[in-house]
Amino acid sequence: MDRTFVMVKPDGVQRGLVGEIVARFEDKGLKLVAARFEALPEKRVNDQYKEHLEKPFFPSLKKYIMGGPCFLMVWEGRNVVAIVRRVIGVTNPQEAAPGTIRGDFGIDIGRNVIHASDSPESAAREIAIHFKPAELCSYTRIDESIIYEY
Ligand code: D4T
Repeated sequence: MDRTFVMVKPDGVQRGLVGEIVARFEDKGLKLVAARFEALPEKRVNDQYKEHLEKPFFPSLKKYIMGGPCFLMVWEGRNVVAIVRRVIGVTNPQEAAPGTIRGDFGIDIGRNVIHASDSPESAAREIAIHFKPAELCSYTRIDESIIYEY
């Protein structure tokens, strides 16, 4: 099974969207294998967004991400990275399709509610930034045998 890193950003937390967001992934049939609620330290924000460090929007992105607690998760499932990116919608909530998390809950790109890894390589990197291997739980969802065809 594949894994991906997902984070409800401070705007999503402060708007009370954590439960709704977790429910969307649970309802899809994905498995939650790790979670933590915390204010991110600067070093992990820089590591998480290392490809954006020199971008003009990085200072405001960093201020926003460090502006309150986040809800960090690792989700597991077949092809989970691509599935979760489709469930959250494109980066700019104004262009995100209705029915996606960003399409349903956001307006500005700098307040886009949620992050999810964009490739299996990013997922492995981001999971390692935020979680120790021992924090990832292994268990079987009771409905796994019917969610998956094989
Ligand atoms: P994240 O990483 O937050 O899930 O977003 P995406 O993977 O969908 O998009 P991204 O890496 O291109 O952007 C990271 C983060 O920066 C904010 N941002 C982005 C912004 O405030 N202004 C901008 O012009 C861009 C491109 C939004 C998401």
